[in-house]
Amino acid sequence: MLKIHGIARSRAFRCIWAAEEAGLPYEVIPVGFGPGLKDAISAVNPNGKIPAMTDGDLVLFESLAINLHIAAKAGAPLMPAGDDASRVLQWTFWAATEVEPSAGMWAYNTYLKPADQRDPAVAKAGAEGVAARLAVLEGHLAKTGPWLLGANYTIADCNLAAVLYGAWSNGFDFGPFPKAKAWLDACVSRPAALAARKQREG
Ligand SMILES: N[C@@H](CCC(=O)N[C@@H](CS)C(=O)NCC(=O)O)C(=O)O
Repeated sequence: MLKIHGIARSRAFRCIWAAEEAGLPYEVIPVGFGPGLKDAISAVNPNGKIPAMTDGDLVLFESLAINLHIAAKAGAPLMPAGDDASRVLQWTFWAATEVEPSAGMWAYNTYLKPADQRDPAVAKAGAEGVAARLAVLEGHLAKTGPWLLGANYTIADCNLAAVLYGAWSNGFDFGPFPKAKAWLDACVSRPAALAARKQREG
């Protein structure tokens, strides 16, 4: 059985969401924040971070790689074949390398760090970075839809939406990007997303 090591209030949320989308049985092995985190997780993640995943003999770290594994187990339509598999990788790497750094700058300096440690200039640069990527997403969704690859929801939607979830739930201004906002609203309202969000949001 899939074992997701972490807690829903961390990036393990992404993997819980993917497991719900896949309809696969899974267990959350709770490893939370605090001084004991590195000791508790290092056997399955040498980076000392959550999440990690074990599936039989397979041990994985990196939340979005874990999600690709989960989707591959489920098969199509969550993980399509052929050129669409490459499109899934494109959007997943784009989420990790283009969106997440800016989203993190905005998040840490808007709501994650204590107020006296936030830098408004970094928050602004992060917001501008997210907005630049949302403009790309907006243009893409104007040509295709309702999902990133067209007719079918795939793990690409789950991965990108999960990276944008912190912005979505903490008041980022999606106003200039109505198609991206509608797509994100649809992603986070799916039954699988609601089941994962229940674990995170209580
Ligand atoms: N790129 C990694 C990032 C993992 C990560 O930064 N996890 C955070 C929690 S969301 C963590 O463990 N932070 C504790 C620390 O860095 O000590 C992934 O996506 O899995």
